[in-house]
Amino acid sequence: LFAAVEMAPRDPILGLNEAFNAEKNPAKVNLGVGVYFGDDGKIPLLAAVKAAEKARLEAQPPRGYQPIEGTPAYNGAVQNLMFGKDSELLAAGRAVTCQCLGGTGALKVGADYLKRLLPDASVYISDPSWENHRALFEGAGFPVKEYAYYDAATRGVNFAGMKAALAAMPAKSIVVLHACCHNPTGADLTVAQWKEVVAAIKERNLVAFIDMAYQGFADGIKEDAAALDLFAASGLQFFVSSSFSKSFSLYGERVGALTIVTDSKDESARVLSQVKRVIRTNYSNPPTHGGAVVAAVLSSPELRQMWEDELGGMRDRIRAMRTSLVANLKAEGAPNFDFINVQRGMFSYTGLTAAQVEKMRADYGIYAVGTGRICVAALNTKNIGYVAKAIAAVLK
Ligand code: PLP
Ligand code: TYF
Repeated sequence: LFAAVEMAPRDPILGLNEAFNAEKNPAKVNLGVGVYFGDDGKIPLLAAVKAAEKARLEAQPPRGYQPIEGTPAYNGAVQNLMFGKDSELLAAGRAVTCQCLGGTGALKVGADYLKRLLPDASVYISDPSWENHRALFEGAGFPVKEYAYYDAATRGVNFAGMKAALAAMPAKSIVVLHACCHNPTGADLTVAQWKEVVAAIKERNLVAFIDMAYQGFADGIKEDAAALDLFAASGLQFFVSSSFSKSFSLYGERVGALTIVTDSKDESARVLSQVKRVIRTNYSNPPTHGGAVVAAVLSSPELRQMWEDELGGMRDRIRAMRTSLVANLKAEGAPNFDFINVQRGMFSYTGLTAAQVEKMRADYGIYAVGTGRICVAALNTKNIGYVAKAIAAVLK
């Protein structure tokens, strides 16, 4: 049965973790995987999460099956977070939300449902995009193509290229967009550019699938939902995958959600019934703990404030690391890296080549993605000087 099975390639990012764990260099630094670490180098357990978990442990709730789509408490809280609690779209019953297994699970459920809905469509992802986007939509049976996005010359967005690509897509194509904190480049669209994207999607009759994995990491909860606000106001139907892995530092609990915006309450009911079918034949219903914790934090004014403050703290620390990295690189005599201060979220596309990334690993035990992506959220006051020295050295 297994004699002819070939070894599959490792996930380009998660595979780096395995190599990093085996690394012998005591000064090693992992800038590969996209995880937020505190200044102490550890993944934080947020105080708001701790408080919600304590209350939950004390209440000792039974562990029955959840509804297939998760609880109304969780799904409603997720909708409010995305669209604001006074949203007209929500009041009209135009949004259907299901708790899913992280952002990845939400993308997968959405992709499987879309395959039933639009079996002949193509999916377009940004060039470049999070590696798993392609694999996931191909796995769901779609041909996956790329639209122009990153401009290596400016280290920003090639917006003319992106618009030209949108204008050339066949009607009903599925376009995967990063709501904020683009992974891997850190280059985001401006609000004015989002307006043009929404208009192009409307005009071309495309289907937007907005991936929101970093809400709160660029400018704030509300600010980072600016693209969603524009889509909501457009009257379009669209998909959103949300992830709370980063914003609640709950990676392993697998907390996310798929939201589908329809034309009416009646459509929503029918769409939900179909999405439930996808979920039921996949994992039946979502796990209880992570979703209950997120729902508890979002629905308690006190815990919500605590969480927003902690999220703001993570955002500020990442910004401080960006500024400090630029300053350290300048002090080391490296070429201009000011663009790191313009890029947003956890990642920076540094422009380092695969050979330079490999040299950092071999000579310094510093791990980055071969594309030159570093996770700025893994820098801290202790390792930043060492990292800047290494980058400057491999550039010489
Ligand atoms: N989408 C993007 C753009 C991501 O960077 C990530 C990273 O983890 C995900 C989705 C997946 O999120 P999760 O870990 O919650 O599955
Ligand atoms: O891009 C990253 O590093 C994060 C974490 O299959 C991640 O999004 C990476 C690969 C993967 C799942 C999560």
